[in-house]
Amino acid sequence: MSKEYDAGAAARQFQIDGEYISAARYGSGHINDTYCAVFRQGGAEMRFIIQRINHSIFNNPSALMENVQRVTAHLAAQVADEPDSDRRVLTLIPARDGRSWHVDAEGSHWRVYRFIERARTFDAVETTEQAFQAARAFGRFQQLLSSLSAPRLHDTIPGFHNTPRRFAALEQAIAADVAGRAKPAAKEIEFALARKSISGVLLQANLPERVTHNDTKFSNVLMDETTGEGICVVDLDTVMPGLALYDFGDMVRTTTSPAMEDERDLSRVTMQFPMFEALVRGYLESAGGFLTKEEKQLLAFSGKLITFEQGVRFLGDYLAGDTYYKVHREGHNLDRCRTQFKLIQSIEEQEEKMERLVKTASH
Ligand code: ADP
Ligand code: GN1
Ligand code: MG
Repeated sequence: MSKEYDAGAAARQFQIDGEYISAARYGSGHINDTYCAVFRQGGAEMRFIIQRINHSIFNNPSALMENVQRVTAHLAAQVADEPDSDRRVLTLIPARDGRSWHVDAEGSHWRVYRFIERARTFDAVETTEQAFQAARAFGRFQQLLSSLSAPRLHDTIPGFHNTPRRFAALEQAIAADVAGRAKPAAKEIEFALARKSISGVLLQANLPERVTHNDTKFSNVLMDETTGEGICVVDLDTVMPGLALYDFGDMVRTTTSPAMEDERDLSRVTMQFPMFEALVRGYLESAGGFLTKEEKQLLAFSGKLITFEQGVRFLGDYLAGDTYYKVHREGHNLDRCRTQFKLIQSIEEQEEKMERLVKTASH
């Protein structure tokens, strides 16, 4: 279970007018602690998102916040003339001392965003229109950030999507077996070892470095409640230099199966081809103009690779005794690993068809 923090006390350290009412846990993230805080302003109740940054994972929070500040300012300038522009990008609320974050007495780092109303996220995809909208929004995010000026953004977690490095960490975890869990995970270990050779493919493909989101889970895009449009991309801690395909790959991982990431009934985990088709269409609509031929050729493969990388990470954390991801039950990380590997099987069964679709769609 996660530790409780005093999000209310932290919220009062930001430049928010009115009377503090409450703060409650919000969202389903595995790393940071997200709360929704309510303030009474005049007669109205206003909501805010307040987050505690996990500084054992993001060990340079001020560099991270510098990235977030630059990225949100750039996006805001780009969408300024669009209708509803203040719902299309996250807006940081400054702390009382003028910085964009606050450090409390325990050393926790906090930041606050304006709440984007009349929109919501989903943990699992339900319709092809949602998949299309999510992919179009993440592609647009990359496109708008392609004009971000120098300097290069900070690497908030170095080697974040370096799959060979993730695989090496798994091999170490298997060898050390500190929690004595290699036995119950024997099948998953075998599955991972059999696919080691795909780890380096994206890194060896000489693809261009871009500004990417790197955590394009389906639950990281807000959908407008009325129009269904993918209106705002959230969860910006991992925005940093990366490959466009890390983002597309993570969309395939999180936005093609109808099941949750920790589903125990593996028969529910499948790569639904119509969802993949919608992701390709949505992503190419916004990102097709800048992607190179080489990037387009690897779209389908990236889904398999990022799903593999994530399965490897969950398995490694299970073997290490659950030190990275929040867990809410016994074997949670192993359950999560199993859904990833089941999804890979489903992708492998449909790979040729996926490749054919990408070829046709990107011409
Ligand atoms: P986590 O790391 O906990 O996933 P997120 O930044 O993704 O953190 O926020 C968690 C959830 O909170 C999101 O999935 C989204 O539903 C909601 N959310 C985040 N930011 C906002 C915002 N500015 N306005 C409205 N909802 C938000
Ligand atoms: C973590 O914080 P959250 O839940 O959005 C993780 C991602 C994983 C994801 C798997 C910093 O994201 O890389 O893909 O869990 N974030 C970090 O659900 O490691
Ligand atoms: Mg999130």
